[in-house]
Amino acid sequence: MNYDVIGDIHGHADALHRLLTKLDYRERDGAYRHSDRRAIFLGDFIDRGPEQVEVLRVVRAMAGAGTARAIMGNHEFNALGWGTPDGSGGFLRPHTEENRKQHAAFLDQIGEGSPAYREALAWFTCLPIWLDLGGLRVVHACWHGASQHRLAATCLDATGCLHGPGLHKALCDGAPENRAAEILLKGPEIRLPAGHSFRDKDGHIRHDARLRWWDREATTFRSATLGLGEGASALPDDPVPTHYRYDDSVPVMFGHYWMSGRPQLLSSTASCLDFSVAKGGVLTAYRWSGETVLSNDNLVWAPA
Ligand SMILES: [Mn+2]
Repeated sequence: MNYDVIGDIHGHADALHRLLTKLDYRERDGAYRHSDRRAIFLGDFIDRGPEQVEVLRVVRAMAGAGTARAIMGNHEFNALGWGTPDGSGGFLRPHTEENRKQHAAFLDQIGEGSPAYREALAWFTCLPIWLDLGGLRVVHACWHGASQHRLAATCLDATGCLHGPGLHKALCDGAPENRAAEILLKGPEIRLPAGHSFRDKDGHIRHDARLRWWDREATTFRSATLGLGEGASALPDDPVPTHYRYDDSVPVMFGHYWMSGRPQLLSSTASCLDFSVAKGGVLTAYRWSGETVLSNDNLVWAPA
């Protein structure tokens, strides 16, 4: 099967319609279809953008018609935590002001607690967290065998869905299952060496940094950390832990990392397809037709 893998949409239905049309999908009987290709959506359908309900309609119609498959993003995972009672009067994702702010556009657009809201959460529960398609692997943020094994053993049913107790474990802050889910859905972070920290884009002091897990050559704190900007040059050239590093020859595609500029591959086997459509960037797809060496020529995109 040939797949068109599509990055984070975040409620930008216009860009989604444009991109699917550009990829030669046509809407028929309520769902976009292609004669001999299928779409794969990398998650993060909701939050931020203006037409989140429409994005869910398009993606769910394609999944229902068998013309696409969709996996979970951290925003759907967070939505499940927001909407799932913790059993002691609160919710698995605390209803703090900061968490509400991140989720408010979705809650407003769909109507918190409405039938459509409950139906959307039920659909999120059944989104697989990764797909191994044989010659191609997809996950929202990071492909990591140990985390996949942990979730598969304790949280997922035979179809790859989070089941009731598994959902609780995966969302329970500090549980090993929660750490595994966060590595796959939000990407691994490592503690910086003692005495080192940086300010993130919101001005918060951080002692942990995201890791370029897909880059075989990124082996030290200086080269493997993300988000420090010029601050990375002050880090020691000591090695980072190797267990997150993706060293397989099977191509892997993911979203999540808010890339900017003209879409391009990270390497011949790794492609991040999140080019920040929700921040003035483009919605991006990779047209995969079975190749083991990825090519920039197969990237297709549409603006917001
Ligand atoms: Mn994400």
